[in-house]
This record gives sequence, structure tokens and C-alpha cells, in this order.
Amino acid sequence: ERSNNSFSFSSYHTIEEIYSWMDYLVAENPDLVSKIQIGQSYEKRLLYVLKVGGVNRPAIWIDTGIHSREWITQATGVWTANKIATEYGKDASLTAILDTVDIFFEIVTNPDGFAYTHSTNRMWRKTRSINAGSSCRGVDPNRNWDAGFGGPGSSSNPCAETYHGPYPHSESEVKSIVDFVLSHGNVKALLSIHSYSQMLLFPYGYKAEPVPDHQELNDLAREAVAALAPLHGTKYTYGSTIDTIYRADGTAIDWSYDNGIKYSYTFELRDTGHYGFLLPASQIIPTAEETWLALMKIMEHIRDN
Ligand code: ING
Ligand code: ZN
Repeated sequence: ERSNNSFSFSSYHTIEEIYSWMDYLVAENPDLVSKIQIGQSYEKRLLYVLKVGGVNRPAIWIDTGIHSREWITQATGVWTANKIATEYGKDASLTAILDTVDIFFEIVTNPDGFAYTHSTNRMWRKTRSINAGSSCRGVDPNRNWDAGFGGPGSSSNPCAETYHGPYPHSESEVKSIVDFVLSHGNVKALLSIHSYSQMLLFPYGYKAEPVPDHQELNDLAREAVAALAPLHGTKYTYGSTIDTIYRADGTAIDWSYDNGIKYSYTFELRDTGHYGFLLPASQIIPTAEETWLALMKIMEHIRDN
């Protein structure tokens, strides 16, 4: 059903507000935007993906909020999906991209954690699943993937922020993406958006060996961060995860790369730690605008390669 358009892109929102905005976006752009349910969370919230595009074509996957406290990421996902839906047919470069690829957005990738950041603990990162034999809840959904699963860049302690979980893809929030991406079969890019640190990262995190596409991914990362910087002077570093941030095992982009998705990147959005996860809402639009410039570089490269 149609709701009114009172949604503010310069505020942080609850899951209910974001989900009703999704329905509004679909209702306003029925030929361009659709909503797909890919599964449900541990606490039975529905996992939704917005598809922008049409018939089945090669796809770009963008997820935000896999770590629930990284609120700038869900807000950037909302702004970006709206930008794409409203600029299609107006911005020539974007139109050329959307005439070639479909873009999938999972904006609230960890809905149980997100609800918990609103209700109880603003700094919650993990899922909310119950861990057998422990009073600590949750698994790190960016250490739960079947790529170097269980290695030292993750924790076997259920109370740790980087707890990898009992087995690969134990979290339905992760398994739902795995199933969707594999059954789609033609995902060209997986862009997993985090905060904070101002970095653009690519595989690997679970080993030091460079990926076969290291040079291309590194060159494209350099171009993307160069495109982002001039708008507001925001400086990003870039490189492989293990060289640039730290060793991390069982991450989404290592899994996607090892499953044939060459353009696997993680953005770490603003800032570098002054506000950290508590980035003021006044920075939502500037952050989304600059990130858009980097995303466009990556999407143009995918369109042309
Ligand atoms: N940082 C990411 C984390 O999961 C990361 C960094 C991203 C590592 C992608 C490996 C791959 O630790 C935050 N802030 O969550
Ligand atoms: Zn994160």
C-alpha cells in the first residue's frame, strides 16, 4: 500500500520506518524497484532485499548493516537506493549502468541486532542468536562465512565481538545471502558496507597471499577513493583486508571472491574514530554523497568489463 513521503534521509530510523519506506519506494517506482524476501532472522524478522532493475541480468549486491551498530551504513543504503531509483533516466552514466545490470540492496542485513541497538544497547554488533552453553548471545555475521572459517582472525568465545559461531553459515542472516547469491548465479560484485575507518578493502582477510585479481582490484580501489575525496575532503586508505586493517577469517567478501565474484569489496565509511559508530545524523547525507562517487566508479568499471 502507499504511504506518505515524510521520510527524512538526514535522520536515523528504526527498522519499522525503514521497512515502510521500502514499500513507499516500490509503490512510487513499480517498474524499476521491487522487494524480495530472502529469509528470516533468528528472531523471525523478515529479511528484505530491494531489487533495482528489471529482467534477470548480471547483478551487483550491496549490503549495509550486517553489523547492527554501524548506523551510518543502513542510512547510506537508504539514501543510495533512493538516489538510484530517482536518478534513473536522468543521470546518463547511472542509466547506462542500470540498462546493463540489476542492483540488489539488503539495507537491514542484521535486523535483530538493529532492533536491539534501538531498544537496549546502541553498541550491539552481532546477531542475537542463543549460544549453547553460554549466557552470551550472538555471532559475528562477518566471521561466519565459509572462507577461512574458524581461523585466528576470529574468536571461538561466544562472548567475543568476533565470535565465528558454531559452524559456517550458522546464522540465518548469513545463510540467506549465501543461498540468494548462489541461486542467482550471476552476481558480478558484492559490496559489503561497514563503518568506521574510511577504508576500501578487498580480499583476502584470511590469508596473506594476494588474490589473482589483486592488481585490478587495487587499481580500481585507488580510483574509487580518489573519486570520493574531492567532494568533502574525506580521505580513504585502501588495500587487501589483511594488509590494510587486520587478519579476519570467515568474512563475506572472502567468501564471495572464492565463489567467483571478482569485485568483492568492503567499504568502511566515516569517520576515523572521533564519533566512531555514533556518527551524527548531520553527516548522513555528506557520507552518502561521497560514497556514491566511489560506488559509481566501481559500477562503471563493472559495466565496462
Ligand atoms: N570492520 C570489519 C570487521 O568485520 C572487515 C572489517 C571488513 C574485515 C571486511 C574483513 C572484511 O571487523 C568493522 N568495523 O566491522
Ligand atoms: Zn562492521
